[in-house]
This record gives sequence, structure tokens and C-alpha cells, in this order.
Amino acid sequence: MIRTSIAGLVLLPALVSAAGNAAASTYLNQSNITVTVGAGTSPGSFNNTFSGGSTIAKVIDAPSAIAEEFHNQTTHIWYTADDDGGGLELLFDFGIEYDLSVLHFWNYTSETYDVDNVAFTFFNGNNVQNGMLSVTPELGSSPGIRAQDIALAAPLNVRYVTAFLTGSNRQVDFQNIGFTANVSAPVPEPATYAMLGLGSLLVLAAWRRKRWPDPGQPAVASA
Ligand SMILES: [Ca+2]
Ligand SMILES: [Ca+2]
Repeated sequence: MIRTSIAGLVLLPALVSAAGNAAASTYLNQSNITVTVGAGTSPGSFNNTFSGGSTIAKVIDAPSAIAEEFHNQTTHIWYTADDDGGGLELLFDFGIEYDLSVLHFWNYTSETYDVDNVAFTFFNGNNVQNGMLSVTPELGSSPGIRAQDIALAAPLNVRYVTAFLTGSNRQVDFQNIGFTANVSAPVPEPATYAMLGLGSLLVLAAWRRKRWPDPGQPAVASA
């Protein structure tokens, strides 16, 4: 009985350690995720956001979380809502489920045009909503804009993210959005639980056989 408890104690740290050794975090940008303009975007104008063949992918084109970006027509997003309270909706698809840990936000440098609020809605791989979060980013640095890193209390297992960006003066101007994340651990299927349970029973049975051999069987002679 005591020995069984000790075996359990030995197993527990091994399991915790396995969970802690998950793959290193990933920076999510245009090389591994996509972004589109959502239908929830309020009536408004994109000014020169898409001039010169630019696409909305410039939201996620920062090569790393510490990249510096300068404000010009090829790097930034500038949207003006027709009415107060209007905003820009962005739809992110991460391709697989991630556990998000940090939001990196490159905001514009002036209060008149910067993003004042980002309302996030999170969805899992089955497109079921699993969380909401409101973030208030700071003004961007000047002249080179670097990301503000914001710890993101997002739910686990996020594949799709809707972001609704609003600003005072009806203006939404920023450079990039990035996320640091870990690939989510797969949720075990019921069949997996059953196999784990069966495996534990087999191990226990083997251990009991070793400790207390069937009295009907001749004892194994030791060498
Ligand atoms: Ca950019
Ligand atoms: Ca503002």
C-alpha cells in the first residue's frame, strides 16, 4: 500500500515535467497565420492603406516581436470610420490551435490617430467561442515604432481571433499585430483515456505479479 503511493509520487513529477517541456513559443506572423478584413468593419474609408498594391497582410508582416517599423504608406494601416464608435474588424486564422501568451502591438505615435481599444473574441478549432478580452494599447514609440508587449490572458486552444479596433476621432492607425504562442496540446479523445486507463491497469497487474507471484506457479530461481 505504501509502495503504491510512493510509485504514484514518482510518476507525478514525471508527468508535470513532460507537460512543462512543451515546444518553445512561436511568433505568429504572415509566415504561419492569415488575416482578413471582417464584414463587421463599420462603414468608413481605408485612406491610403491599400495604395501601391499593399494588402491587409501588412498587419502581420513584422518579422519578429522586437522588429522596428517606420510609419509610411507601405507599412501602416489607416482606417477612418464614418461615425463615432465605428471600427475596423480583423479576422485572424492561425491554421491550428495555439495557447496565446503575449500580444505585440505597434501603435501609431499620436493620440489623434492611434488605436485606443482592441476588443478580441477567441474561437477554438471548431469555431466555438472560448473567450473575449479588451486591450487598451499605449501610444507607439517615435520615430521608430517598436511593439508594446501585452500579457494576453487569452483562453487556451485558440485558432480563430476576431479583433475590433477603435480609436478616438474615428481614426484607427497602427503598424502591426503579433502574437507569441505555443501550439496547444491536443485534447485527448475518449478512446485515448480508455487506453491510458487500460495501460495503467496492465502496469499495476504486472507489478503485482512481480511482487506476489501466483502461489500455484513455481518461484523463478534467481541467478
Ligand atoms: Ca506593418
Ligand atoms: Ca486615440
